[in-house]
Amino acid sequence: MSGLRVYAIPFSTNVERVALALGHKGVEAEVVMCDPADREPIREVSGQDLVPVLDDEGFVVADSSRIIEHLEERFPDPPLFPADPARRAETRVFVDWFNRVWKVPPNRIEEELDADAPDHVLIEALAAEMRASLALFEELLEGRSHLLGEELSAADCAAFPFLKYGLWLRDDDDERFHRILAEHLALDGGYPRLEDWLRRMDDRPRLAGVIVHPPTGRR
Ligand SMILES: N[C@@H](CCC(=O)N[C@@H](CS)C(=O)NCC(=O)O)C(=O)O
Repeated sequence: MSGLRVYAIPFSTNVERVALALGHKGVEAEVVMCDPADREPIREVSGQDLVPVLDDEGFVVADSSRIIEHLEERFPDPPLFPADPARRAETRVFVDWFNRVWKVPPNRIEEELDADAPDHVLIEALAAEMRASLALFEELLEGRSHLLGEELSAADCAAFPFLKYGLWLRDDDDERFHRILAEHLALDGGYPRLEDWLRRMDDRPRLAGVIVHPPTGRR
């Protein structure tokens, strides 16, 4: 065992990012599977409530993107960032865009649905932004097998756990965030390169012990 510990909750998109990164690097870690209703162990180790959290022999990192950067430093081979500085910067720009821009509409829709009187015009505008992003991903995959090139990168690990809901949603998955992703990212056969990438990504190794939606129950 590597001495790494990953704090997780079942079916977490951000935990799956780290699980894919560790799977790619062939690094094992102990998974501390937490109850989503009891954040105490997560708070105790990291001082905040969100997963994933990585405990690397006492060095604690929260936030999936920061964790992946840390893993890259600790276990550089095989890499998740290109060696070329410009392409490495592009990878960071993509991950930052995905986190700060792409993720906003689904999160905002979830918030709006919680409001006393949801603004359905706003929800439709946000949903249209989500649908429009599918064409971008399809174009990024034109002539190459991964989002930013031939090799798997941190960009693929960041995006896959969210985009996969456009292809698969389990009937028994009642997490509203997942349903929002599934509803507004539905590929419906219109994005062949993206669909092929999702299937290849889904076949990749992941850290054992992390719970992601299994292939059964796909639509
Ligand atoms: N920016 C953080 C976001 C982490 C996050 O939102 N994690 C979710 C699970 S995917 C969580 O713990 N949510 C709290 C909750 O469900 O109560 C990251 O990338 O790791």
